[in-house]
Amino acid sequence: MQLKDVTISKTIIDSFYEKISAHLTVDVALVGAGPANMVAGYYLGMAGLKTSIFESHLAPGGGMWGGGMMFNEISLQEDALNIIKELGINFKPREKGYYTTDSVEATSTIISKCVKAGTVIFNLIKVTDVLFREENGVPKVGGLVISWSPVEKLGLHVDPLGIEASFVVDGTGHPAEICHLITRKMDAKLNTRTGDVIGEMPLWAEKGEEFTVANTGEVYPGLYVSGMAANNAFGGPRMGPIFGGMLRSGKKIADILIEKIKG
Ligand code: 48F
Repeated sequence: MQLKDVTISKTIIDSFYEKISAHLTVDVALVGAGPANMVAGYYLGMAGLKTSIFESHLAPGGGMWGGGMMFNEISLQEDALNIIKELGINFKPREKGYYTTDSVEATSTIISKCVKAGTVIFNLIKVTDVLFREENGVPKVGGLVISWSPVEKLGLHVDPLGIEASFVVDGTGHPAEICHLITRKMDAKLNTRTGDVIGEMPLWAEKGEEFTVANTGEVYPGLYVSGMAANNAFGGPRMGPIFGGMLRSGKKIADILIEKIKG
């Protein structure tokens, strides 16, 4: 067969158009492809919900690739092993109650499982704003405003596009970007102690891990937090390169939203 360059271009354009236009309205839009949101994407996809993830970087994976201080191994505790086993990630027992996985294997497997479950990851797209809606007079987040990351980086004056979602999850990690954005632009009061993003505390793995899971949930009508964004929003400690809490947070947010959508 003779390859035609223009046909190659057409296959890509048509295929991408099909994918994005099928995801202009979704059940769940996850912001950030870190471990928490990708585990959420896996379970939401497995439950048959239409789910998309928008990731501003070229590679999904967030802070999982680099292990701890670029030693590409991550540490895990017992209570996340069921998720690791379900995803088919190899792990090794280390000290009593501690396990490690190769961070490249863990990250690439989570990405693959998430996408194969039916959740579409749109990389190189930055979420720059939310859709503001009212339901029975109550303000809520009703979707996302998206732009190409390079457009944002270069500061080009190009209008973004909007996508509709029944639920939005801020999984942007340490910055909790979407929570900050809505408090700034909508004068929103979050479900936190102060009504604002409280800010993350210094490292304390034991407390941070449990705090992440406990505070994974709704932070404003239509907006949920997962992973490290939950610690920032609700004011919990960071936890460094142990990832059980991130994985459990992703599963918890999926369980909450599956229950809400499917009943
Ligand atoms: O930071 P990140 O990995 O989030 P996470 O799932 O996991 C945190 C851990 O990696 C680690 C930790 C565990 O001990 O503390 O830090 O909570 O991934 C967040 C992703 O969100 C993307 C960002 O590029 C990263 O891949 N992101 C951030 N802001 C935006 C965004 C945005 N506005 N639009 C799209 N993607």
